[in-house]
Amino acid sequence: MSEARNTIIGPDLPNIPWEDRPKDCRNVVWRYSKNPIIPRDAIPTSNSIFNSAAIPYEGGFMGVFRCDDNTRLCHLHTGTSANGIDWEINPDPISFDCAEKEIGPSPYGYDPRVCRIDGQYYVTWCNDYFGPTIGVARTQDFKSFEQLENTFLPYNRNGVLFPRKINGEFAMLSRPSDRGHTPFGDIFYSVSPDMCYWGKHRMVMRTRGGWQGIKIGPGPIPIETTEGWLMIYHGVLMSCNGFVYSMGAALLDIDQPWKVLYRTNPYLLSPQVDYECVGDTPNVVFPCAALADAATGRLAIYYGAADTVVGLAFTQIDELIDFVKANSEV
Ligand code: BMA
Repeated sequence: MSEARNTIIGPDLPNIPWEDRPKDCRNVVWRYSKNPIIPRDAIPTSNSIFNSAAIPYEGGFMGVFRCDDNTRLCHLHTGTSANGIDWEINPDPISFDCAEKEIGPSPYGYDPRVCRIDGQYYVTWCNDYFGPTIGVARTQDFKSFEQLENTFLPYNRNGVLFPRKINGEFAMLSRPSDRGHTPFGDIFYSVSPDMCYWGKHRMVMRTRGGWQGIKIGPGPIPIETTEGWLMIYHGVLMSCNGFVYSMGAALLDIDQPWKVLYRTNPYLLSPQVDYECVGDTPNVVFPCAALADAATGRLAIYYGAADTVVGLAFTQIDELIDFVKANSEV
């Protein structure tokens, strides 16, 4: 294992969930041996719990989970954990306070991300407003949530905030989409002075062949490093049996994050074990959150598996960056 180079620009996280790479594993990203960490029925009414977010909070961890209920509507639920692995999920969905009745509350919400910016927490998710778009809510305590204006016109999915303002403005990655199971998708960058008005849209990355052939979308909150923003993302291949979702990574310029410095050519993790290949939607690995420990360079990545359960994967940031650079095609 290479020595940590203090690559991560961010706090230490001594209680980051962690398991060493198995001796027989050659991959740069490896799965937690006790996956899935959250079963589909972790709360009484859930059909499935997947594509979910986790963030350090008050010495432990706070999560926002996508729980599809047994009527098959998707809702967002909070959850807490002392170790980032064993979670207690609130059986009641989040109720958003929305001053603007035109936009909320919406009948469904899915694929949440959670981001801390200047001491405030923001949840972004795929929200309904005449089709999918990106909802945003602000919270301090994960009990009351102030829902803000939707960021974009429909249709859009995967709204991922940067953890600090860039050039004085809030910044977000997203993937414009259609109303259904979008057969296209590229990653764009947008900024806002106030979390209300979004603009200066820039293209970041387009699809290419293979595992990222039909659509790509941003995953966890980007991680600031001395080598650029580490953006973990999902890429989708169209097979004769449907979509296959895998995980990749790219490094983006620190001040102009729409400029891609490096982009992995091979995938980092693709659906290959039972709980990723079998479930409500087979063959899905869908990352939505990552924890980082600057002291050791450890990363823990939370991902939805087969649209049914939550898995955890690990990597060392220096090894990951070396891999992305050595296997890059921009
Ligand atoms: C995407 C999103 C995700 C889902 C994935 C695979 O378009 O809807 O929530 O995990 O499809 O079904």
